Amino acid sequence: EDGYDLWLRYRPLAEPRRSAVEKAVRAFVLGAASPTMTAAREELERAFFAMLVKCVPVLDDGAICDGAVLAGTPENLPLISALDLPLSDLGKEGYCVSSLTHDGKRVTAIAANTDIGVLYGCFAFLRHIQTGGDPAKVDLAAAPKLDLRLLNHWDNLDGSVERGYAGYSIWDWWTLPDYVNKRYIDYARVNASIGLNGTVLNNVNAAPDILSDFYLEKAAKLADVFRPYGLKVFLSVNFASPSALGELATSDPADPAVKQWWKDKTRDVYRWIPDFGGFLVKANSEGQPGPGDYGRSHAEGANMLADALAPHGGILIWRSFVYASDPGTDRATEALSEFKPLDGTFRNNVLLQVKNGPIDFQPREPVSPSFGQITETPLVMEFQITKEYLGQTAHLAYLGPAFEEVLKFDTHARGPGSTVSRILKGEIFPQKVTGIAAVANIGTDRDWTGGTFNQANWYVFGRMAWDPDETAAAIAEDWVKMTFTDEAGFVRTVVDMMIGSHETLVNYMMPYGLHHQVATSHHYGPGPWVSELDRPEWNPTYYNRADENGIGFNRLANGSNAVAQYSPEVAAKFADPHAFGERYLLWFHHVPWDFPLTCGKTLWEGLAARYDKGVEGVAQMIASWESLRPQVDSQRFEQVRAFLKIQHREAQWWRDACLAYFSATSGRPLPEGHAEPAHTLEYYRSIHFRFAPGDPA
Ligand code: BDP
Repeated sequence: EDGYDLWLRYRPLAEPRRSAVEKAVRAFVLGAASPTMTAAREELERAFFAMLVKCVPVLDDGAICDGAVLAGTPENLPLISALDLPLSDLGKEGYCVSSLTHDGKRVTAIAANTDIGVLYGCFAFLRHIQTGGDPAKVDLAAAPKLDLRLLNHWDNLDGSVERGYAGYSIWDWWTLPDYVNKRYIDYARVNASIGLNGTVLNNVNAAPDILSDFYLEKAAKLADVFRPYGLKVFLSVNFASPSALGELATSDPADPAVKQWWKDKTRDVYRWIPDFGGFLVKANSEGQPGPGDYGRSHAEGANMLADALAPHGGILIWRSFVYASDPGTDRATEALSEFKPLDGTFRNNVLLQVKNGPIDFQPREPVSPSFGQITETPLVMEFQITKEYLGQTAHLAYLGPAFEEVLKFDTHARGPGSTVSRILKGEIFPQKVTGIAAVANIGTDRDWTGGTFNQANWYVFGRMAWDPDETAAAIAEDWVKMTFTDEAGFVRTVVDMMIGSHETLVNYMMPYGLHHQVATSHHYGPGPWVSELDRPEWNPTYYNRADENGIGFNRLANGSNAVAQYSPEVAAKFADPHAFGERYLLWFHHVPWDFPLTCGKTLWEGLAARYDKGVEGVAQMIASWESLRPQVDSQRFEQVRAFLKIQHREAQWWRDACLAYFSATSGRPLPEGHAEPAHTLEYYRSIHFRFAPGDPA
């Protein structure tokens, strides 16, 4: 068990289940062949061969028998029309899977309006079987609630992956387009199994070269491989490509030659990839070029690219991750300040991609104020699956609850119930196209994600992209059953571990709304003391503002006034230090060390207690995992166990280093009952790595 199969882990079934499944799956009757229908057929054959340890025949003559599984659309399998299934609500990507009787035969119908809907339906049927559902009683129907469901790869053309902790890029630019690594096909299958339908192949810090024919031919090959699985290719582009590639003297979006260059280049892209999705752009952010370099606005830059894409039906996704226009400004306010005045001036094929929080994928952030305040430009959520700020490879942190917290957050933008999920779905402000994206955690590691539990974060993102209203717990349960076993006690224990894991990590890293307390550049491990970096907003001390009197960032009206960017209802809650279970306390408030918490402790006591609780939470995960040894194959068991030990050691490191620093700054000894840090503050400050993966520095 090396983890390569991810959740598409089809294993022989034990009796009596095997017989029950065999009875319900005796033969396949499939719609006329197409590349997507072939993919559906191959998946069904592969899965049931593995689970039943026998070949299930495909009946070519369309005759049906008891136990036939019919998969198709009304067009490619006329029998489907005769079944009177509710296809009209399913749109272009939805499916229904139903057990029914036809002509006196008990059959399962997997039906959709399109071939890709059929493929999604096959995966839904397989999930039903893999998670222990009754094979003779299936009643599933679903359609995605968001149009664009995208992975963003931060993969560089040299094979490295920015913030990647699972090896190198899975795109082998050297052997493409001649050699199609089987991994590309499996990648597409896996994404289709959770309904993802687009992938941005390269890093947002984009090399201009991606637009050369040399790379486009390779990207086109990947698009060919992905197409049957409904996965569209997108590319990140460098705004200065015209000049950087040496073809023009400028990349000024107002220059007619530049506009023409992008039109021609985009036409080339579509020549290579006829169903190309569009461009993703990081502009005027962290040193990337952009329209600002020529005195133009983000809208002028985005609209130029949107105009080049429009004739081909392409989409332009512009990121709102910008900051440091002025060192005196609170970084948390900058994206909205920059984009709010431009709202309503973008072409209608422009989408603005906004990170979930106002800073940068911290263990916990309040929701970005753009959700609710940008009302005329379609917004795409950007989550991060790769755990840049969350312990990277080894720490077990299931992101489902964190995603759920964001998606369910009520912005009050148009009264109560204006949740982020509803904004993304276009229910609050009209959106022609809706979407969600996440930075992938995929690499060449045999298990794809550098650790079994990291796979769950890819999985939960896909499931929530399809349906942002699903719960983290229900998705975790499916994942555990598909990845390990459906034995009830096992599932309960692992789901509990997963559900608590994110809060545990927040506790030992950045409790009570602390943020950006990481070491420089690689972001691995604690660095609350760092204060000497060039730009103020890169320093952890900028965020913690700890001194002898207190700690926290005052973002109230008498501070940076970032709260004013939220609706009055939400701003009033953030202004209450005790609201939201004190989750955002130090994000919005600078408070004295003796500040009284709801639990009766002072803040200093509460902080110490939270750090301890975090370390203790990891110890509990270790104990839970140890109890499962008999039920997990040794390879995956030992890896998780070793990773949890690393996590425990590092949770202790975070706890000790942060408390040592805050004790020194506050001039207070540790509160009674809390152990002294194992080492001196100087020791923690002196820790440096020679190498940390994913570090762009
Ligand atoms: C930060 C990463 C950096 C990315 C940047 C971005 O540290 O490597 O380039 O975000 O999203 O989280 O553009």
